[in-house]
Amino acid sequence: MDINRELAHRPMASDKESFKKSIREALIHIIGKDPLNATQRDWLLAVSYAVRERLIERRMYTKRLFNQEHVKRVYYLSMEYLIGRILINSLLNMGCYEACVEALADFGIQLDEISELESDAALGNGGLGRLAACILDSMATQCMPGYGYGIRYEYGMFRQGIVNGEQIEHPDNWLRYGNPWEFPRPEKIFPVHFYGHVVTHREKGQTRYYWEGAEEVIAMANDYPTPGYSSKNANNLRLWSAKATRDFNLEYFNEGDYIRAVKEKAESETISMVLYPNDATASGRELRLKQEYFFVSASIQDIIDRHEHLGYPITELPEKIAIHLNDTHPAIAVAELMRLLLDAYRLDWDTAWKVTQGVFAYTNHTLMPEALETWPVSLLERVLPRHMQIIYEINFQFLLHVRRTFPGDNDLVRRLSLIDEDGGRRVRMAHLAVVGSHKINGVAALHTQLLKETLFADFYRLWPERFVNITNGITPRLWLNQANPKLAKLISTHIGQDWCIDLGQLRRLEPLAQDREFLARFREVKRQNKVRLARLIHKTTGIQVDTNALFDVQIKRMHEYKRQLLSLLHVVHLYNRIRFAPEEPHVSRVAIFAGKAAPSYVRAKQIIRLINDVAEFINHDPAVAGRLKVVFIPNYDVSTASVIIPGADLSEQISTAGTEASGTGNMKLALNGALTIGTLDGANIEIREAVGEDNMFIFGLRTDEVSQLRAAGYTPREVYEHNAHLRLCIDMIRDGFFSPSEPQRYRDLSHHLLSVDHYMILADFASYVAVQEQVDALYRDQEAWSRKALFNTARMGYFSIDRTVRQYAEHIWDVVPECWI
Ligand code: 26V
Repeated sequence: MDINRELAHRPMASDKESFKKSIREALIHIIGKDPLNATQRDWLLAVSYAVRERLIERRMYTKRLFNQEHVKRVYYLSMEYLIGRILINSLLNMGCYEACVEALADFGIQLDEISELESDAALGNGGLGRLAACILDSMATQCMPGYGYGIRYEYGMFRQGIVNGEQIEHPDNWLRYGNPWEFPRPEKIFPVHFYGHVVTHREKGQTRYYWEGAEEVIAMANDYPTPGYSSKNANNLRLWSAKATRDFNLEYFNEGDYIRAVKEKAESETISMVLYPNDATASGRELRLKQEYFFVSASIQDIIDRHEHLGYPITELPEKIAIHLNDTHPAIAVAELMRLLLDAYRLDWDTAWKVTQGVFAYTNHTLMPEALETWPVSLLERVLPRHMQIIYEINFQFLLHVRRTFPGDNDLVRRLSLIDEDGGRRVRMAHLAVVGSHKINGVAALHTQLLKETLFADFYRLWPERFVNITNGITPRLWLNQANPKLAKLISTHIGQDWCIDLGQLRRLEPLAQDREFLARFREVKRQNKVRLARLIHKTTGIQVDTNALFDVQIKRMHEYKRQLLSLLHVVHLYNRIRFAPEEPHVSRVAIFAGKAAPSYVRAKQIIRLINDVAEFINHDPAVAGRLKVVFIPNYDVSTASVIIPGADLSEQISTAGTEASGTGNMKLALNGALTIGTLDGANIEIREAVGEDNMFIFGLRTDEVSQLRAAGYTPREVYEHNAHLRLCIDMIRDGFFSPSEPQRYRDLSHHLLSVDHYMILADFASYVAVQEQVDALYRDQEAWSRKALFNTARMGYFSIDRTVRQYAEHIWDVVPECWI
């Protein structure tokens, strides 16, 4: 047999007949079902297996190519990947969607029906996790040698139920029906250690460190091939699951304590059991630290293994690989790589440090102080004793450098130290990430500027060349082509399909803004998407909404800084206007909210309840006569986002200036032709530059005004006293107008608003209401509205994740594309 011929590339056919054959075989031979009585879920699994076969082939050839060409690889380390459903995305990316639809139709099965049965892969909280998923899509699409590393959580983001207006959390048992998308690799395992102590020996005049008496957990790889759109490449996302070691506590077996041995085995497997659902509050829990180290240690071992298998010297790591830290969650990687280089490879400190710094880069995703990770020194000493020693040494060397550069400035040394000495000693993970990286980036222009001026001002003084901005982006494959097929089709009939990989092409739609017939078609697409959204609203909440009304959408995690309360106050204000002047021609609105609150975030949960109480009241008030509706769509996730976003008229991006690092929902909504009402925060600023200020509604304090007001002493009660409309809205909430069965329910919340209002909701209320009036005025002129909406879609090219990833590749990773066809 000619082995080379046998191995030559002959991809599986992806026409209708070959799909039929694969689906039938999978159904009978893998799932074990007779086509005559297979369930919808059986068919979903069967078709997923048919797709998976084609995916893994692409992966195999891509891998061969990268090995042959000795490419430089980039490894993206992220605790979170918010991928959503995989089937349709894979079919579209591989270009075999139609063939598959037709193949299934011959079995009497509808693809769009069974695809709804797939669970979302919800291995993330929000923006950071979704960005990671968009980056994977883009790296594969652009043939970048990029690998994702993360954790295979047994339970992903909790499912949100709403009972009597309140959020309740259900476990997300996403693996219950099996997972056709993963390839478990029981042979790809690495030991990971915790606890124990460090023993030092003098050997040949040098001090050697041995980490002894540690507990061991095994990390096992699970691979998710990720196909590119229109490219033939498929990259790999490797997610680790925790397994007990085979010889785990053999003594217990020997002592006859079988139950204890099994219990401990189960306990060591809890490491990958559940995703922490706190977005933007550091939890400080030991299990969370163990999760972070668990996946970092396995990934770094795997990366080094691959490097060595390819025959490269360890000191050449920076030439061959880049490792990206998605926020500080994997920052312990800096100490882990140092540990391996020093203790296993026996490099001297300076060489090891040079290699480490040459490899790592770090993205910061938030300025919120409560989200910044710090770990008590005592905890790190106990869980990772050798790493704590290394962190001390890194700090020592670093502070030497600081003292040399700025002699005598002891306060600077205190501020820059990796150890926060105030109130219990803690390791500042952001400092570890900055010191260990050659590049640090923020995720929008304003955010990067604020990083340089505030959080990392001292570091910026030391190393200005390390700081770069890379504004976030979104994948047009999911967020336009897949989520909004009607708009995608309309666009493609005018400018072809290249916009999917070159989003700047959308600019060619601009002349059509003068074409009234086109605008009418554009409007009709929006109307149909609103019908689809109205069906989702009815299905999930039982509420009927009028699709002629303005769909006003705020979808994101529930957080005070994002100010869902500000939109809600406006809703109450609109309600009052209708009540007091029912005869006036009010513009009909549906205020649509969706988002999860961290289970322990009491105030965010209160806000959900208040939204639902207000909804219940207003939706049933005959005086409103359907002109105002409020809905809270439960369980916001990638799949619901894909229905909500195309149906939105107005996009609420109203965080207090200086708090939202970038936002990416703002980009998804604008791309789908929603007009933004927003503050000058995060990427809103760049969106305004791109789409033009006439095509957006900007209001509120700017960052400098926010800090000035804060410094001068902000008194929300004064604002309240001077604005009768605002006063009425808050009084109604405070006095139980919307919660008559429990009038005290929102007393604390209202009091907090009147006395603290850290996010300055009251300060921005008047300006928000004024701009909302302009929104109403514009909506009355449907043609003028849709012209501005079209300008939004046409000018969002810059916010393609492909541009983002190219900037990372050029300015940070130094990697280039390598396509096998
Ligand atoms: C933080 C933490 C803190 C420790 C406990 C667990 C946990 C989990 C997630 C996070 C993430 C907060 C950071 C985040 O998601 N930032 C968002 O990143 C988006 C992508 O860059 C950006 O668009 C959003 O503005 C930003 O809030």
